[in-house]
Amino acid sequence: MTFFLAMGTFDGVHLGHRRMICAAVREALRRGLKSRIVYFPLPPKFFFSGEKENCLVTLPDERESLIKSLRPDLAEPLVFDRELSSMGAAEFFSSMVLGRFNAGGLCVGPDFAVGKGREGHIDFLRSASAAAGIAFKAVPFSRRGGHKISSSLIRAHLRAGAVGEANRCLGWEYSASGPVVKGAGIGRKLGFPTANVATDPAKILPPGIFAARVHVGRETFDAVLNVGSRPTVASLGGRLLLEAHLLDFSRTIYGRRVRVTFLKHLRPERKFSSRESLVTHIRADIAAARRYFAGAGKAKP
Ligand code: RBF
Ligand code: MG
Repeated sequence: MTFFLAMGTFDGVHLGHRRMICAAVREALRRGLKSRIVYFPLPPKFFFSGEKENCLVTLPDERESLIKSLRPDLAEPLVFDRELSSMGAAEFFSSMVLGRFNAGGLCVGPDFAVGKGREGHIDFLRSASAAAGIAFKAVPFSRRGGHKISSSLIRAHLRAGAVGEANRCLGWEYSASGPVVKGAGIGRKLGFPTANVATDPAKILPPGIFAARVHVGRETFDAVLNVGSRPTVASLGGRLLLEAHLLDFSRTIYGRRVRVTFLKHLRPERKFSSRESLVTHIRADIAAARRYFAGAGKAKP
């Protein structure tokens, strides 16, 4: 079996990635090959920098299911490790692209490079493909508002809380998942109980207050989120906390795994001078979220 291969990190499976994956699927069909999407679970740049926290748009599992939703014949990870990092471009091409992945065609994005020190850029891949007698396709950047869409751009949007902008680059609505864990019960005391969601530390959490949807099993609820450190109540050091206050909801869902979809940034988190002032603002956030949902259509049960 021979494959039309698309290779990359694909963190975010954004509009540019989608275009590339769809090109591989289409080219494979056209040539009587199978399509095979190979992704690096951890971006090589984080392998080198050692970055492990708040750095991924998509966890490997999320990424694989987003890739699979585009219906390639195969989607599989290739772990970027020391051995891979020290391989020359020519060796990578012959032992991985041709050998392990049995490529009859190769499709990559404009900023992709293989081999030690990224020595094998597009031009290398194009000529190596020609020499091996396989097809080659370089897919150009997708653009938005004068910018090239890239995983780094989307990470920057998310870290700034700009989820609307991130969502438009992604072509899907950013989400984070995890189990609901027990908090200190302060939210309930304030009158706004929150489900505290424990996400994977590698996942980027956009800071701020958001209108969001929370998916619990097969059900979906409108919600307001706070992603922050709750400076009014008790400054938490380190990682941001993701808390969701579900609208018109009175059940307890401790231990349930939920998925939170970020829809609209409402405001940045602030340190208020009193709990009363915090409560006033949370009320206003809820009103703003309700207005948003009234415009965007209610969650479908
Ligand atoms: N805490 C803050 O210290 N500052 C805020 O601006 C803030 N905004 C919030 C907005 C919403 C919609 C929600 C649900 C919570 C917010 N919180 C904020 C967090 C609040 O302090 C927290 O939910 C309780 O302390 C319980 O953990
Ligand atoms: Mg809570």
